[in-house]
Formats: sequence, structure tokens, C-alpha cells
Amino acid sequence: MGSPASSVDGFVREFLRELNFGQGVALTGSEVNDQYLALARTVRHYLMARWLETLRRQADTQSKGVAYLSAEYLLGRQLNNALLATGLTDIVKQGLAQCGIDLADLRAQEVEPGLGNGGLGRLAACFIDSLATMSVPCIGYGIRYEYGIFRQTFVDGRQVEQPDSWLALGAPWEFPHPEAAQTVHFGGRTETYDDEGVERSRWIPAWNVQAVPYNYMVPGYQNGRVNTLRLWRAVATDAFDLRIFNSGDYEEAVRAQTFAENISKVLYPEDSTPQGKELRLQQQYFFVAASIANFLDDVLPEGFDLARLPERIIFQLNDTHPVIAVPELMRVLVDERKMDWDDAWAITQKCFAYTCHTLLPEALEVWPVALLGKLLPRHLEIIYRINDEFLEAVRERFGDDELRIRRMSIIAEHPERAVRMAYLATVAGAKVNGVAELHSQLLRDKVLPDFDEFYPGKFTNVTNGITPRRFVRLANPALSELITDAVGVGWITDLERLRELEPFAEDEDFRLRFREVKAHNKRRLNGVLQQRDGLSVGDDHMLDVMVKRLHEYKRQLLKVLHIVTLYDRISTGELDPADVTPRTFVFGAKAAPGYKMAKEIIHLINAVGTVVNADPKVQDRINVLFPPNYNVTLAEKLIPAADLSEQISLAGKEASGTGNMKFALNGALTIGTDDGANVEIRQLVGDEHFFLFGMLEPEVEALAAKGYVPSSFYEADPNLRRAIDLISSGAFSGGDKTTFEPVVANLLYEDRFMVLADYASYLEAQEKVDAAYADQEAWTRSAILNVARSGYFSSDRSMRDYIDRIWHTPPTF
Ligand code: NBG
Repeated sequence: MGSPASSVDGFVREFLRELNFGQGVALTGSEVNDQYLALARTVRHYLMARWLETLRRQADTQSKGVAYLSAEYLLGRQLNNALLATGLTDIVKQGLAQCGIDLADLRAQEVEPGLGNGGLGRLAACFIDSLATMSVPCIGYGIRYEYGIFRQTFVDGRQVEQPDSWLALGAPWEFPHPEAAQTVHFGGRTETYDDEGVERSRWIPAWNVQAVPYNYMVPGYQNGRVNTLRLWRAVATDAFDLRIFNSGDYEEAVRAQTFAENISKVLYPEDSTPQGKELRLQQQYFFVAASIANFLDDVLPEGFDLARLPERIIFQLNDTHPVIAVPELMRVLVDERKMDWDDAWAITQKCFAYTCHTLLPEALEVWPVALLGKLLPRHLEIIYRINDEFLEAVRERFGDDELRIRRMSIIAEHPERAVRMAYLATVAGAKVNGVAELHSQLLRDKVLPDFDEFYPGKFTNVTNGITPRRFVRLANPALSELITDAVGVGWITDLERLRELEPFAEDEDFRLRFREVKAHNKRRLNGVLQQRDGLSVGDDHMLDVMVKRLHEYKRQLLKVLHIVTLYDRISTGELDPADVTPRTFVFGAKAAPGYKMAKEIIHLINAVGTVVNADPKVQDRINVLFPPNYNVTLAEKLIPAADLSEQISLAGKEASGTGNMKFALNGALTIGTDDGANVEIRQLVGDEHFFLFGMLEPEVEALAAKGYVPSSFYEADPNLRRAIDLISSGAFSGGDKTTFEPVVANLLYEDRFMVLADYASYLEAQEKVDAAYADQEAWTRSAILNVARSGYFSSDRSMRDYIDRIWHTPPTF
């Protein structure tokens, strides 16, 4: 297939053809959605030849690649990225203009595929972008959820979830392949049988569903490579029982279909804590079983010698969600391909690697044995055997140390018998990695120390990264232009080149231009917020931003206490408004629908915002904005406009954070704890360009060991007392003292994440922020140095680290 001519006329011809023959409409009278769909399909033509070429060469060379197994991909909009990858933006802009269409309107028409919750899903999207850009063979495997992360609305300040029907207006970026469906089995029982003198096991499943692949292109940045993302959709095998239908029982006739298709219906709106739901386990097995079958049967050439599987593939387990792939590969190799158990296990241990993304014990998935045995009986047997052999090896090494055996067993006995998926992944994985230096160290020392001792060298670190294509080049065109003017374009694929910006921090003219870029981005944000939510950022305000999932450990409450304190001081006259740095505080956060406290906190933020924004005493000084439905699309506008990035989790709780990297690379300064990747950001940008506060992780541990009494901080600190009392007084709830009682009681009597203990230190750091911001030249210098020194946080670098330390999959072509 020849690619369409890269000229404006060629583009216009293709575009009109798509509009006429694809959408069935004429240009005159066509709707924006028709135009968007036609444009998307036209752009995808340009990528098609490269995609097919990549697949052909991949099949020829048979070099080793990565299969990234992830239950989430938070992709963000596709059109802009595809335009950037193909270098078509200018041609398309001109061509559309000839048709009387503004490209910006079509961009705005795209509904982003929100097939992920937060950092973990966005990380997967950054990684596949980097691998394509670096010409490394990779297939991303996941689930094509019909409904992605819910759309958040606020009603009286409370979160209300709406379904995210991202497919409703058409899905021009996907290629369904029903003919390549895989059958995925569930339930039933197992039996042993005599296979020509060898006793073998087999699984007699009870029901099955079809997994239909939907392929998406993952274009590299202007390098002619297009990798594949393959998302599976569940479809019922016997879709419709005609006999029942004819007898008039419509509901019964579609029951099986509904049941099966539920598997890929919705993304679990969870972040960091598992929901022990059978459907979730179904989803997990569904996508990994389909993916492994697809790889072995369709991607590998016929007759491939599976003993050589580790030379061809590494399955990267993105957190514990895909870990059921381990017993699945064993089942396929032993039961179906009749391989000897030991050989199969040796292969399996070379084909998997596991990334852990958390430190919260409650976020380490466990599956009750009863549930797993019911849904996947053969897999449970396989897990038992893996565990028996593993514990045998532990015994050999350490003797009958029963405590140790119990600690290390893949099967937990309390509170119920359950499979510890993180342990299974650790035993099976060639490597286990954390996602930032501190996280990897705590993983070894605190979460899995027995395993680190048992498997020296298995644990490693790969610090997360973000793609500079989407989060700098596309999100921040004004800054990109400034950088390119200064250092050339090479930085887009070699982000360490941002170092060359360092001397420009001393250049007054460059600083001025840098400030103009920020001001431009704030105006752009203002336009977006006005149109989207009727909100506006105050003129000349510092933009202080906290965007991330709502979770107690991330401590949005600490930010609220800071705002309440400022408000209190100004409105009581203790602070002269003229002495207060004008700030607009922006929150963006979704709470898991079942997470009550998180939802209370959202309500509190909105309530404080309403009062603060309406009070003439503080107007023009402080402002609180909470645009609903924070997503990738909004992030792309918000982050480039920010001055201050809030990364204020309790030390030892945030595995990495990736928002922190996006802000630093877009020239915001960070106020943050010594946690996750903040540690590395601070080391790189320099202490004097980072506002550090709060306890260090060992201090947190020490305080917990000693017995943390939050109310003692309340009693000892008059500022804190006033802030909390103001919330309790009903000042933000129309006089009702009960509204925020649960939040306040939680802070005073539990405060698991030590908000009160870090409050004073946080306030002090915020005062330093104000003082620093007053000197705009110095602030800009720091902001430029943040950009210049954060090149390390490119996901291209993360990919190089994975390749060197874990995958050993060199770039190909
Ligand atoms: C999240 C962590 C973040 C981290 C991302 C990506 C989960 C389970 N973990 O700190 O909370 O940046 O993963 O690694 O969602």
C-alpha cells in the first residue's frame, strides 16, 4: 500500500475521500464529528505503510521483544500524537484551512480513551511511546474497556460519577480483528489422565468467552516505526440462544451474552487498593490468557521451538494485575505443549519480570483460594506446586525456619487462605523492580526483605519517566519553541540535551521569554477552564497545582489546611492582604467511587473553595479552583501553566509519582516531601531549587513506633488548631457542624498519614515559596534550571534502564 502524497493537495484529496466515502457526507453540511473521524482515518493512512512494514520486518528478524502486560493504558487523545509522529501537522492545518476547517476544533472533538486510573496506566502509555520511538519491538497487551475511568461531576460539591462512553461517537484509531479471536476458558474442574504412560493433568473448563483483539498503532516519533497495542474485548461465544428467544424470553436469551461481555465492560475505578471482586480476576485472566495464546500461536512462527522462548520475548508484569499469566504460561507449556515441568518452569522464570508500583500493604493483591480455585482450578494446582517447590528450596537453604516459611509462602493462611500475587510474581520473575530509588530500596528492605535475601541480584530499580513528546513537545508548544531556539530540536528524543539550557538561566532576555511562555500558558489554561467549567485563574497569580488521584496518603488534606490557614489569617486581619502572594490553588482529583473518606475530602475542598472564592476580604488574593474530571487532556493544559507543583505525600508512601516529573520539565518548582521520585528530582535540580519539607521516611517510622498521637500536634500548634476548629465550626458548611465531622475526627484521632505532624513544616516551606516568588528573576532562574536538569526523567531513559537491567531487547530498525 502506497502512502498518500505528503502534500497539502494530496492530503485534501484523501481527507475529502474519507469524508465522502468513509463518513458518507459532503463537506458542506458535515458535522465536526464527521470531519474529526475523516481526519483521524486520513492520518492513520499515513501510518499504515509503516505499521505493515514494521510487522513484516519484525517477522523477518525474529529479534527479542517486550510484551507489556498491563490492565491499564491511560492513553490520552490520539490525533495530536499521530500528527506529531508523522510530522504532518502543518500540512493538515493548511489542508483543513482550505476546506474552511480549523484543526483546533477537530482536536477538541476527540474523546480521550481513559483506559486507566492514574500514574500506573499513564506510565504504560509513556513506555510504549518510548519503545516505538527507540525502535524496540514491543506489543502492549491490555483490555479494551467499553467504559474507561468514570466522568466526574460535582453536585453540591460532592463527586457524582457518570459513565465514560468514550466509544459513542466512533473509534477511528482501532482495528478490530474478530477473525483472530481467542477462546478463554473459566471454571470447571481438573483431572489426571494417562498420556502414553505419563500421568498428566488437564483442565475441563465449564464456560468460555471469546477475546477479540482490537489493534492500535503506537507510532514512534518521526522514525518510521509503528508498534502495536492489542486490547482485548470480551464477546460471548454462543451469543444468542434462538430457541429461547423464539419462546419469548428475551432476557434469558441475552443473559449469557451480558455475563460474558461484562468482562471488558468497565475499568475498575481503583487506584492503589484492590477490590476483591470476581469480575476483576476474570478480567485479569481474560486478557493475559488471550495475550499469551496470541503470542505463542500467532506472533511466533509456526513450529517455533518453545525451549527458545526466552530468546524471543519478555513478558513485563505491570504490577500484580497480570500475574495470573505465570501459571497460565506453565499450564500451556506443561498441559498443552506436554513439556516437562522443570523445563517449563526454567523457561517461565526467564520470560517474566515484575514491576511493583506500591508500598501500601493493602494494595498488594491477594486472591482468596476459594475464588481462584472456582474460577481457575488448574491454575490453583499449578500455583500450589510452584509454592511447594519454592518453599522446599527455602527449607534447603534456611532449615525448618517455620516463621520464615510462613512469611514467604505464596499462600497466606490468614485472615483467609489466599494467593499473594506479588510473591508469586517475585518467585517467577527474572527480575523485580521498584519505580524510584527510594521505593526500590524500601521494597527490598521493608516489603520483600526475605525474598531479597533469598534471591540476591533479583531486585533492581528503574526510576519512572514520562514521554517528552506528549508532555513537553505537544502539551507545551511555546516552551518547546523556546528550548529548540536555544539548543536545537535534538532534545525531543534525547532529553538530557536540556542540560544545554543551564547557561540560559543566567540570560536576562531568555528569562523574560521564559516568563512570557508561562504567562501565555496561563492565558491558554484560562481559556480552557472558562469554556469547560466557567472558571478563571486570577491575573498575575501564582498557579499552585495539586493534581493526582484522591488518596489519603497523597495528603490533599494538608493542602486544604494550608489554604484554610491562609484564609483565616487574611480574613481575621492578622495578615494584610497586600502582603500575601496572590495565588490560585488548583486541584484535580478523582476518588474511587467506594472510597468514602476520599469523597469527603473532595466535598471539603469544594466547600472551602466556595467560601474562599466568595469572600471579598480575600478576593484577588487567594482563589481555589477544582475543575471536575481531571484527565490527560486537562493535564496537558494545566501542567504547562503551573508555577508550583504539590508533591506532598507522607514520606515512604508514594512509590514514585510521575506528575512531579511533568511539572519540573514544564518549569514549575516543586514543594515536596522526601518521597518517591521527589528524592531524585531534588538531587538533580539542586536543593536550592526545590522546597523540601516534612519528616524523612525513618522519622516517620520512628514516630509510628513511638506511638503517633495526632491530637497532640493539634493541641501544641495554635495555627493548626485554628484551621481545624474553623472547619469544625461549620464555616464551610453553612453553619452545620456535623458535615465535616468524619474528616476532622479522622485527622485528630487516627491520621494514618500524619498530616498533622507535617503541617508546621509545610507551612514554613510555603512561606519560603512566597518569599522566593517575590523575586521573579531568581524564581525564573530556578524554573529554567528545573527544566534543564530534569532530562533524566524521560521515559526513553527508563526504557534504556529496563533494556540494560531487565529485558535485554536491543533496538532493531
Ligand atoms: C502508582 C504509584 C505512583 C507511581 C505509579 C507508576 C499504583 C498501584 N501505583 O507513585 O502510586 O508513580 O504507580 O509507577 O497505581
